[in-house]
Amino acid sequence: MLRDDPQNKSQATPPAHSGAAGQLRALGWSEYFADQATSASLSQTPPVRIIQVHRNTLHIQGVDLDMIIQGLQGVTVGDWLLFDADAPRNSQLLSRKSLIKRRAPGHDRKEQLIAANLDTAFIVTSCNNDFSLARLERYVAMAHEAGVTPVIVLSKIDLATKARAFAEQAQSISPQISVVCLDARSPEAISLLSPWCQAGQTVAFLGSSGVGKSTLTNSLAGNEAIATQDVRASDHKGRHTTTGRQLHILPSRCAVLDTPGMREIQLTDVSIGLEETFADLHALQQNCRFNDCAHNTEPGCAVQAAIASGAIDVPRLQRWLKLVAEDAENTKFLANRKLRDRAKNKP
Ligand SMILES: Nc1nc2c(ncn2[C@@H]2O[C@H](COP(=O)(O)OP(=O)(O)O)[C@@H](O)[C@H]2O)c(=O)[nH]1
Ligand SMILES: [Mg+2]
Ligand SMILES: [Zn+2]
Repeated sequence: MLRDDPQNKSQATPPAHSGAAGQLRALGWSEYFADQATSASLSQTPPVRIIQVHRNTLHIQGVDLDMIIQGLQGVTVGDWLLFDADAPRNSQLLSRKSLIKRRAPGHDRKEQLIAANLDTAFIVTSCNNDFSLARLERYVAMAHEAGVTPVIVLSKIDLATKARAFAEQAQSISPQISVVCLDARSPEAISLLSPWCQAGQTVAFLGSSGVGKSTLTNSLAGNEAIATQDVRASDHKGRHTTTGRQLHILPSRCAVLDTPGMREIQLTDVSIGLEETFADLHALQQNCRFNDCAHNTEPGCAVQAAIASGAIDVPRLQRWLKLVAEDAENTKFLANRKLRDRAKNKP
């Protein structure tokens, strides 16, 4: 009699893949966000996710809701809002699970929000001239700092003769990071990435232009039409001209963010990310006699000692020191700028 038993939850609640719960889950909704709202506020101001940020508008999606609204300050793609339909400006931004940001290129050096609430960042590079260990380390530090799992994806293995050498180099960044080698156009690519692309997850492809990010997004989506279908519904014109970052909801109910290539990623506020990415070097420097040791000619420098004994890879050490210096400089610059802005805004 299980069938008619109203107490039986699995019968009483709709399956998780249909209805409101299923729609929200496909968009990436989880307890982390639900815990920030009361059920009353959820019914008055339903949760919506920012799918795409345009110059002056936002594309949002929620349960049976797909629309373009006026832009809001300080939000980015992937953010969750408690949407106030009567006064969209009053919509509440939910606290983020993760946030990827960089210092914008150019002289104004503003902090630029890249994406919020990602679970996994696929850092894509191809097995050719695009491959740069220093750039991969940058992305990995950025992901660690953001609280996002980095996965290194090496594309175009079909064109490479030394794919394995590239993979070994990438793996040298950390044994804890997964390194996946693939041909982005092959059907296999989907199954190789599937461990990170389960229902309810949000993943993003980061990396230079031309490495296969859009190809992978389309592979995951099954076909190109599905990847762009959500845009077409509400923004017919923009269908083939997506230049910004856009979240695609896949049939497998995973949210995927394809990003345009970022030519430059300047680090800011990533001291923790750097510590995680270069954990061994960070631990080593704790043994220097002076805690502000520059690891040059100071007596009792554990780093110099490790170089002398051949225990560390010098080019890697140099890349680390460079990133630490860059992060410190940018972080200081932005902190000063925030202070100046605050002083200016004082009555
Ligand atoms: N042979 C080969 N070509 C690829 C691979 N990944 C991407 N491409 C090609 O490289 C070009 C750029 O790919 P695209 O996905 O647009 O790169 P994106 O700029 O990172 O989005 C396209 O012509 C793809 O077909 C791969 O793994 N193998
Ligand atoms: Mg692309
Ligand atoms: Zn030292």
